[in-house]
Amino acid sequence: MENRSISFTHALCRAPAGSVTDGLRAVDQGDPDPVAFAREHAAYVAALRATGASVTVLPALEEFPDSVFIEDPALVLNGVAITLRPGAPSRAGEAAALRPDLVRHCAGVIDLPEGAVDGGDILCSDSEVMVGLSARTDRAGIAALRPIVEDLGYRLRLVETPPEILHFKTESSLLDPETVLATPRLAATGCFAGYRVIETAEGEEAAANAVRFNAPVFLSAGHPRTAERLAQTGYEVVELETMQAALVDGGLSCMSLRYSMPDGQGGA
Ligand code: CIR
Repeated sequence: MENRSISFTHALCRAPAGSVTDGLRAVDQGDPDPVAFAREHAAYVAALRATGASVTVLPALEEFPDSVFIEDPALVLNGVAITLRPGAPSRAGEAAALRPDLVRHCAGVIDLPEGAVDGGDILCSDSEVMVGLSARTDRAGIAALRPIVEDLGYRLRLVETPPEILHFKTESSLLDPETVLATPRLAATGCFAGYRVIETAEGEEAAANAVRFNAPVFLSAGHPRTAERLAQTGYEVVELETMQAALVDGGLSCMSLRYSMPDGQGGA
C-alpha cells in the first residue's frame, strides 16, 4: 500500500491508569495528574478520530503504570501485530496483557521470541523499519525482529540511539515516506541518510516526537518555531498538549498503535 507509513485506518490507544503517577521517568519533575492526563488523552484520541480513522480505547491497566504508552509493547505492520518485549522490568508484562486485543483487532499476531525491543525505538517508512539500539532495545531483540519484519515485506535497519536519549523516536518522527523530523543531535549521527530531514528549532527538541497520522502532523504544543517550519514546508500541523505525558517521558507517538486493515476488517 502506498504511503503505508502515514495512512492509517485504525489505531489502538489505552486509557491512562491512575497509577500513571508511578510511571518511569529519567528525571523527576513531579507526578502527572491522572485527571489532567485523562483530559490530554481524550483530546489526543479525538484528534486521531477526526482524521477519519477508527480508534479503539482499551481500558486502563492499573498494574502497569506506563501502559498508556501502548506503542511500546507492540508493532503492527500490514495489519499483522508483533508483540514486542519491553526492556523495562515494570513494563515486561504489557505485551501479554495487550495480546488478546491484538488477536481481536489485527490480521494475525506474531510474538517476538527473545531479546528486548520497545516500540518507541522503531521508526517505519514505507519500505524500511529502523530500530534504535537503546537502554530498552538490545541486539538480541533486533536480531529476532529482523526475519519477522522481512517476512512482512520491509527491510530492517539497526541504528544507534545516543545514550542520553530514552527511545529512538523520542527525538524523531516520520513526516512523510521520505521526510523525517529530528533533533539536531540525532540527525547529526547520520542515521537518516537518504531521507530529507527537518530539524526541530533550538530549544524545541521535545517537538521531535510528533505523529503523522493521515493528513495532519500532530505536534506537541508549545513549539512555535518548529510548528512554523513544518507549516512553511506544507504540512498541516495540529498541536496537542502533552504536558502530563512529558512528566513520565512520554510523547505523542507513544500513545497509539497505528495500523491499517483492508475494508471491513479490524476495529472489532
Ligand atoms: C517509559 O519510561 O517507558 C515511559 N515512562 C515512557 C514511554 C514513552 N514511550 C515512547 O517513547 N514510545
